[in-house]
Amino acid sequence: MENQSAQSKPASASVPTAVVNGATLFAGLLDTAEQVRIVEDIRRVVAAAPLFSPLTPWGKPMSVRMTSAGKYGWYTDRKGYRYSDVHPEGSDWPPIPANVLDIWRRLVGSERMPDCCLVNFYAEGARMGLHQDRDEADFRWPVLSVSLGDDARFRIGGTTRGGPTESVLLRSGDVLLLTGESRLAYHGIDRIMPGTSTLLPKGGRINLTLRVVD
Ligand code: MD3
Ligand code: FE
Repeated sequence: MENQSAQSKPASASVPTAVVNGATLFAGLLDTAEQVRIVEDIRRVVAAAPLFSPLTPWGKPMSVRMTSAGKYGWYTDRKGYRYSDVHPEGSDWPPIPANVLDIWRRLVGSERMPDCCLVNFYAEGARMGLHQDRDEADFRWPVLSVSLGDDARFRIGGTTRGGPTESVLLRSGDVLLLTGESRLAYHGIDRIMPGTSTLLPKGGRINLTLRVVD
């Protein structure tokens, strides 16, 4: 790698609790107060850039609703998957909240900050099929994911479709870091477990995914 700091952890980094198919899980990294602060930040992001139901290139609406913060937002419609520098309604994406950038700084470092914070909202019954994240320019930078709200059954395989997969529960306050081989692993959300968290008064799950895009 051109820049080793994308993989090395700063001295203040937390101790991982598990490694799942090469992905590092920091279970319970965020305490309740920090989760509440981030949910408040995300409410402001959603007020500026409303959640929408993206259409797959095949014209089917995704069950997950989403929006983004940062320089780019991730987007899909009939023209395909891509990053866009504006919300579908034409406005700029709001900035990535400082509390969210702090998690990246703590686990990845500050050499390169993420360009996109994708906000996924899962109501009961929403899911995300197995896929790879490969719309970014440089896969040497990790992806960082933050889970908030109801528990989710997360599935992760290898870098080829159809291989064996492992399933792990992602709970509110968990942070998953995808580095190395796991950066291109197939992954998805099988289902969320309603009523397993009180963080979001109306239930559901929020996932934040931080990515370097350019
Ligand atoms: C493994 N999100 O937005 S988070 C996505 O919970 C996405 O909303 C899921 O997959 C969610 O693309 C899973 C965990 C995650 C995120 C990014 C990854 C796992 C990943 C990128 C590469 C490999
Ligand atoms: Fe993904």
